[in-house]
Amino acid sequence: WVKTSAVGSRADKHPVPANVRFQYGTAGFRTIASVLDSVLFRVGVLAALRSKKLDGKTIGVMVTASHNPEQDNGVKLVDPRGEMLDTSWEAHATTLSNASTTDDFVSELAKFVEKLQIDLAKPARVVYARDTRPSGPALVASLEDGLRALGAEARNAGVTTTPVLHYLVRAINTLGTKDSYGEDSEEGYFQKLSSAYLKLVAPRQTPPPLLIDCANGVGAPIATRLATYLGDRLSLVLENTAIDTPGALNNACGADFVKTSQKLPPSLAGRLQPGQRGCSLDGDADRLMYFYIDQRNQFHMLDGDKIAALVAAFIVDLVKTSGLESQMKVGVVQTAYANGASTKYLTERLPVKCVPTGVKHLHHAAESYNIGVYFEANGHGTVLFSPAAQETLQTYEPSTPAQATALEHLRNLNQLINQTVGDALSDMLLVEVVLAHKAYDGSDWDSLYVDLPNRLVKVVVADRNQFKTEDAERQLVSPPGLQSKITDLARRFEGGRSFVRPSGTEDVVRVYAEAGSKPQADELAFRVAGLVY
Ligand code: 16G
Ligand code: ZN
Repeated sequence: WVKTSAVGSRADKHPVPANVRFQYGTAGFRTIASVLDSVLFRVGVLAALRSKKLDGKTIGVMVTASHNPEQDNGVKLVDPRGEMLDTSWEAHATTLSNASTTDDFVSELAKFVEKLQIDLAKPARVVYARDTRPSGPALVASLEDGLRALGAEARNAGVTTTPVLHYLVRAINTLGTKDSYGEDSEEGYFQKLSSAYLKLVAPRQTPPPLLIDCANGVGAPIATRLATYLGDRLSLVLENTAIDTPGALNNACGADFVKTSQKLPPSLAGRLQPGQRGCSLDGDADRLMYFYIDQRNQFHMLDGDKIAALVAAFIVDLVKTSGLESQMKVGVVQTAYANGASTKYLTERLPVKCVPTGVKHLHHAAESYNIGVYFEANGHGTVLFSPAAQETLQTYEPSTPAQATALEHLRNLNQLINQTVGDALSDMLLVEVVLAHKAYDGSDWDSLYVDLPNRLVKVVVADRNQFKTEDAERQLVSPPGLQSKITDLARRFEGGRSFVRPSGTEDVVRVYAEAGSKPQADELAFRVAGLVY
């Protein structure tokens, strides 16, 4: 294998650190940035091979650690349709990243190429981007070295959000086809989203200004540019935009802070006016949390479940009004973390499925509907229109003006929503569209249902791999006997529900509990944690 020599000499420059074990998990590789150099090099090689395997289709690589602290970084691969890397390749990524010497790496690589029958003569095309982390440029240089080792055609998309990178991948691979996703540039992305928004929200429906907490991350420059496309039809007030201030990223701000602490980021105190809507992005702008403070200065959070409820009900109405009800099945996908009150609200209106945590599970399940709405409680989600649904939207002949209007709205939503992956900015526009149509403010939206009090705690255990679940993570099958104790305990609390699952991103076990009151939810969570420990 001629090429391996080029790989080998380059790989020597990216040695694997001692005593670190890497794993391509639900969010790709993610850890402290200082140990990631070799991983980035090898991901470059792997991305090129994935492209060759798929006959030269463009593969994406995103360098980000999302909502993690600034000193972390990470990397994930994006498949040609803009979706997450095929699961079967996750294990290959893990194996290659852990080969401890260059020789091991090269021989693993040769085995891999042989086993998957990758034709090395095929072209390789890769587009990559990074978030604003200070460790980004050096890691991107290592990635580029890996791409060069295989002679890949590489395109640098610069500093941008994870969803923009996913958009670019799909746009590049569909360019000039009948499935064209849009122009393959950031401009193309802004054009597509903003023109759909401007069609959906009439000037007389213009919402009041929206405050955006950019988490001091890459959402800031991208939202700044989006704002210029929206003009006075949606004024965005950007906060936490200090992307060059060391230590500021995700620090006491951003979507993950809001969801976990259920508090307004302290930096927004006095900025968000009572009654005004605000939202937080995370460090790579693929998660979104809304909130408002009421006249008594009380903070109210509108999480991914509330977004799902708002959006799904709106789409169901449009489908009915357009006369497409019998042809278009709308459904929702949630995880066990969805608040029980949201599940109840949604189940009364449309089919709801529960799947294990992680975008790939939700995305996959949503594909089984004509229009599939999925959101994790943490604010990551999107809406998928199946190919059949898109076809129907194109060809359907409405028979009344009301049907025609609803149909037009559905067509525009199909453009507005980034369907490759959850996209905080696209989701934000979607929420604004629904609020404008319903003439809702934050509190109207909030009152769709009342969240059940809940508590999430993490427990450090000797070995989290002992914890195995089934039924979409709602039941533990191992350690033996533990589930029945949890079930018995939860039954003693009014409205009690609790489940335990191993984290996919941290070395802990997570305990979730819901009950009729906050103290009860806390008590249930801590008592279940006591059983786990
Ligand atoms: C990852 C997942 C996210 C999930 C979270 C759960 C992707 C792209 N991201 O960040 O969807 O909510 O893990 O983390 O799938 P946990 O397993 O530590 O609870
Ligand atoms: Zn993120």
